[in-house]
This record gives sequence, structure tokens and C-alpha cells, in this order.
Amino acid sequence: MAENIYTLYDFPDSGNGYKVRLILNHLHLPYRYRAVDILAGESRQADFLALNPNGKIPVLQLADGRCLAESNAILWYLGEDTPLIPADPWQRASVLQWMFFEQYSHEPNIATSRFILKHTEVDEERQRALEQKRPAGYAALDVMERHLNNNTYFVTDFSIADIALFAYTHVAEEGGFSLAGYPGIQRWLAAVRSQPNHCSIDAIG
Ligand SMILES: N[C@@H](CCC(=O)N[C@@H](CS)C(=O)NCC(=O)O)C(=O)O
Repeated sequence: MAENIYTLYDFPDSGNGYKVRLILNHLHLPYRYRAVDILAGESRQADFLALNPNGKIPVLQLADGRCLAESNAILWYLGEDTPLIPADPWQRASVLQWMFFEQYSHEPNIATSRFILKHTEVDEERQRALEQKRPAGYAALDVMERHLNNNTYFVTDFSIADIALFAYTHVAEEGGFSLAGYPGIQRWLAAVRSQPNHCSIDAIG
């Protein structure tokens, strides 16, 4: 039986955490799972801040104790030297391009809207935030749709760019974003789901 060399600190409903669970599954890498209750403030307590001073899950801890935060950095670390990251320099940079897009244009609008709707009481301030995020979230989906009208995946073959963008796109409707007018995104979601070793957001370990 393979040894658990990784410990994943995570919040089960997190799409950022799901990215890491998904790549660990794709690569058949066993891991220990440590749930962090971010709703109860556990990510801001001293023992967790010792792992990630930024107070956010996911954190991947290696057997020697080193900790890596930021979901897309973890994808890069685990994906190196596997078919999930291309060898060609242009394609590698293109993978990064989509992962930076995910963090700057997609996640701050779509993931955070989903968090507000699923995990908070929507008061006036949060309602305003939802309204501000809506056009920016749809603009990100439009960019993806244009690309996916002519491409099966974001960069040539299935890669960590697809994992990064799948995590919150497949649950965009929970954030109030309808995918009905996005046939290219829907085809791509199906292509990602059909990958061997795909797992759902609620699958842990
Ligand atoms: N850029 C980070 C974002 C991580 C993030 O926003 N984590 C949220 C959950 S999805 C969190 O830990 N929130 C708890 C907190 O801020 O205390 C990544 O991609 O890993």
C-alpha cells in the first residue's frame, strides 16, 4: 500500500481545495485529510497560521513538514513532470495564463458569490457585493466560452488549467451564474468529467 506523503488542510465545500483533491485523485496520490472549519474561524487560529500565515486553505503539507499554500501553486507542484503540465515552454506559459486568469478574473467573482450565497446571511452589503461581482463573473465566463468554442481544453490536452477552472465553473450556478447560454463551457465540463479518475467536489481521500 502506498505511503501517505501528503496532508491536505482543506474545507470540504471549497473549490480551491477541490482543485487539490482532484489532482491528487488524477495522479493516484494518497493523502491524509484535515478539515479546517473556516466558518468557525479555525483558519485564523495560531496553529493554522503556523502552516499558512495568510490564514487560508488549501494547504498541502509534505512528509518533511514543509507547507505549500495557494491552490494553483499546489497544482503546479503536484503536476510537474506529469501529463497534466505540458513540456513545451509556450504551452506551459499558456497554462499559467489561464491559471492567473482564474485567480484574478474568475474566482474573485464566481467563487466568492457562491460563498456568500451558500455560507452567509445575505445582508445589504453582501447583496451589493453580489451585484458588483455579477457582470465581472459573466465577463469571465464569456472569455472562457469564446476560447472553448474552438478548443476542447484550455491548452491542447487536459491540464491543470482545466482543473483550476473546472473547480468553480461547474458550481457557478450555486453562485447565481446561469450556464444555460454557454454551450462551449458545457461541452468542456462534460469533457473534464469524462477524464479517468475524475472525482466530485464532495469526494475526499
Ligand atoms: N488564492 C487562494 C484562495 C484561498 C481561499 O480563498 N481560501 C478560502 C476558502 S476557499 C479560505 O480559506 N477562507 C478562510 C479565511 O480566509 O479565513 C487559493 O487559490 O488557494
